[in-house]
Amino acid sequence: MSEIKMIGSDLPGMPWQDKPSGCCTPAWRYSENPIISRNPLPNVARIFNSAVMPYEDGYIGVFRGEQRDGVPHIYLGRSSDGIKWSFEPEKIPFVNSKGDSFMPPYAYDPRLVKIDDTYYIMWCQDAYGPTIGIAETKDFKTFTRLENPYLPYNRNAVLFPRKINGRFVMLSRPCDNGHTAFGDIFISESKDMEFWGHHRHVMGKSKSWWESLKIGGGAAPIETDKGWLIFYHGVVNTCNGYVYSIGAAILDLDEPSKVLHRCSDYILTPEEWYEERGFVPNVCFPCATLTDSSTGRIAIYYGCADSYVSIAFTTVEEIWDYILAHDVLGENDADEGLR
Ligand code: BMA
Repeated sequence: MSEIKMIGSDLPGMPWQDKPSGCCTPAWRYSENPIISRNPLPNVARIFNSAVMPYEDGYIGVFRGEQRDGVPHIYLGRSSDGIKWSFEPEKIPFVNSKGDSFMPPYAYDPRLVKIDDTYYIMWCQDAYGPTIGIAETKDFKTFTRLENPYLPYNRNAVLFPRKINGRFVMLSRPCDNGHTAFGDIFISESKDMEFWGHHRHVMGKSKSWWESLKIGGGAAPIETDKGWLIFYHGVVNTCNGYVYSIGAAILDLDEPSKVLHRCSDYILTPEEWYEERGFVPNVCFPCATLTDSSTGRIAIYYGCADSYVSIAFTTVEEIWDYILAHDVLGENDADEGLR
């Protein structure tokens, strides 16, 4: 196996299961998936596409909760082991900078990223069409919304977990107003978390059929000594609709609009009942990871069939070797991105 190290904290108690003998894929599912099943709250029918991170003695997370009127909002959850979650019964009460209530009309697919001493939540919301909303919190009690980083239409935003060259950096996926039949991952920078620019193309759909329609950012990039490891989603259009799989790539550490390595094969695709069957069948949608630097362990949290949350495991060495064994860069992947 290659020598590759994750830069970050140790998390020895994180959820983990060893690779089952005979498993021939680079990521393997938790045997007790899904970890969150239907009707988790009186007013919430399904929780999926959600993000978690270590917090205090356990874990905290922001969860996409589909209410019984069908409208998604974000709910806060806590866990001592990263597997069994309890949720606040009411959606996260976002406020503006004056402290007044400031709720988006809907909010879905949240990501959660800590930079220095601040936690940022990003999601997709309506502002004359879908675009990215963002809020900050230091204590998970007060959640203050910031200016929306982009014009509509945009989805799948996720911050890098530290500034790069002194700037906040965020991946996003410009889209349209519907079930977008296209989509590449772009990157943008900000000095102050308010004004975003230096927009560059990172990577687009590829010749691999599983990601031949569109792709979008997933979990927050993981820093390694050889580049940023990203888990993202790739989509194929079939005669029966879209199928969402999980892909992996490595971006340059200082210039992350450049893709160093990109895996031609998905690392996880819908195969289990909870991925193939649900409100929207055939969806594996990664939104977060937990990592333990000392062992190289990675737990990928992903939404399943727009109905459940599950975990898959891998290690940084295993995924690195798999990406390199199937390394196929697209025409523009290694570029800094046109402007
Ligand atoms: C995408 C997003 C995701 C969802 C997926 C499959 O466009 O809306 O939230 O999981 O479609 O329905």
